[in-house]
Amino acid sequence: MNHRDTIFSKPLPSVSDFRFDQQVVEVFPDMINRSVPGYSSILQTLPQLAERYVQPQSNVYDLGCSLGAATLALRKGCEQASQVQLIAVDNSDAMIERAQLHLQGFKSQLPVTLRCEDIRETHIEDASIVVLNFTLQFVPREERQQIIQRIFSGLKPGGVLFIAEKIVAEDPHIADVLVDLHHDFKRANGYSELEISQKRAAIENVMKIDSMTTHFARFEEAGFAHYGCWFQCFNFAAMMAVKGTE
Ligand code: GEK
Repeated sequence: MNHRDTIFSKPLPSVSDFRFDQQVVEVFPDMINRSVPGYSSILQTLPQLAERYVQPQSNVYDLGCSLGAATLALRKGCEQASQVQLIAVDNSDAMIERAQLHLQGFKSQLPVTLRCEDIRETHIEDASIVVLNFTLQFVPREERQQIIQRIFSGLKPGGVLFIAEKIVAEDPHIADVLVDLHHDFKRANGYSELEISQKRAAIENVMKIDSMTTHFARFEEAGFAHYGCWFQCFNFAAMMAVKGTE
């Protein structure tokens, strides 16, 4: 059942930090679709990108999988490759439990291993594809480079990292425009001013966003041979970084 997100619709005496708990799980598909511009376009394109980069006898990781929407998109693109293992990780018990049920609803030859684990602990090995779809923004900034580095080390030559994030534009004027466009997007999707402001207060301590230049600098430092942005809608960007073949 896809319930409507009304979590912040009533005035709250005090707004606590946002958590991916049971209440969020119940409304998650509605919440992410009405809050993240371009989310469905990214998921629709992922099978095509996965098909292009998946390698036989490799692992494919979805880090911060929530209910497994990107996992399913990856699986679609990897179906024809031989001996591929899909590993989906999230540190919310509630998310993993629901993801298990959700994934069971789709038939496939390709099994998925779900792990309730912090992605800061996930060992990446023999990977052809790693996905971080709106997850890195929830990891403390000072630990992000280490994660990107560990992903790079666990990728096979020619392997790829697909990472989507909310971003901040470097030019403050443009940044303001993109934030306004995002808020208009939320209003157009039925969120009230109260919902927008209470959600902002709940998320501000847990989600810290970077500029695209900062993301690119991390890819460069990790050693990726190629990187760039393949999709952007307002202040939400999907980037990719490819490991060299030698
Ligand atoms: C999608 N990728 O539908 N370790 C593991 N999981 C984490 C961590 C961590 N350190 N921090 C946060 N998460 C999904 C959407 S949502 C994005 C991803 C959003 C998990 C958290 O529990 C949540 O499920 C997910 O990352 C972020 O394509 O809600 O904006």
